[in-house]
Amino acid sequence: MKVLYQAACYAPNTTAQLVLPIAKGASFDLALVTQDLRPPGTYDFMGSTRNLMRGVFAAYCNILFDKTMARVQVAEVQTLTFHKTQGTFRLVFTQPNKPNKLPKSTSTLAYNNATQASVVLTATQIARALNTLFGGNVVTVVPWYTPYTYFGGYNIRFTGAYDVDEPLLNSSTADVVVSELVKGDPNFAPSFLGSFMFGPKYPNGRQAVNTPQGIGRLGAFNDLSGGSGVRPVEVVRVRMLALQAGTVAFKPDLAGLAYPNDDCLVYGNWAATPPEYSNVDPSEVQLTPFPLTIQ
Ligand SMILES: [Ca+2]
Repeated sequence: MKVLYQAACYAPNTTAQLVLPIAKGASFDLALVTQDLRPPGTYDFMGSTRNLMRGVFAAYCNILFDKTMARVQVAEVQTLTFHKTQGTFRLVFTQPNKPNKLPKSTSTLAYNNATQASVVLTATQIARALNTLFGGNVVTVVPWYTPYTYFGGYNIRFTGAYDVDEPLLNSSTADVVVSELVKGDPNFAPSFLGSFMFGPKYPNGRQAVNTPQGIGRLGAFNDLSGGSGVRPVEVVRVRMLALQAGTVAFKPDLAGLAYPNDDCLVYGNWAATPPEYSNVDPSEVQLTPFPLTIQ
């Protein structure tokens, strides 16, 4: 076997193995973890010895499970885009479920999208202001970039409550535009892909299809920055809800994938003896399920 595809269930937002059984109605994270199982080694490059590059470049599989036992949960994502590089703004939140329905506003926020460091600082300040406004650890804020790595904006993810269609935040200035990227509604079909959290090493070709048998053609490919070696790497995770008592297995599966789009690829080295190739045959992918018990 050359590559491992493993379904893993974790306590939410952690890589800690779940303590089983979990309770009906509890949330957990389901992840696809992959690992390059080839042995490390060296090759000769014009008289010098070099280490073989290792790591999974592209990983795609179905994860099959009984959908009466668990379902995907979705966090609302709203995105901020900007007409200027620097300035100030406030974000205003209306509370449809509160009797007084008074809008609540953040303090005035300074933004600076000019440099990597100022973008990180701005994201931190937006998150702090919103969490202060809401009174808790309710949102995460991360910058997003175009495929050419130009700054695009900030994604505000409402991780304090899943499956809630949040009202759109209002901006105090036309220079800062708020739009809904992922509706926090699990019955809204376009939200399915948006509920998946892909790892930073896998920014390309992100894919997840809602199928009657589970999650179809789930995966992504690497950022071309090189392999992660032979350690396990998380490709993607999604928040799940346990629906009823019993046992449910999450099974990685390769049936019905669309090749070459859904190929399993590793970092292959043509200079090795014998030459290594990127493409991994499905028969060389080890599929490890996760059995979950719910009470
Ligand atoms: Ca919404």
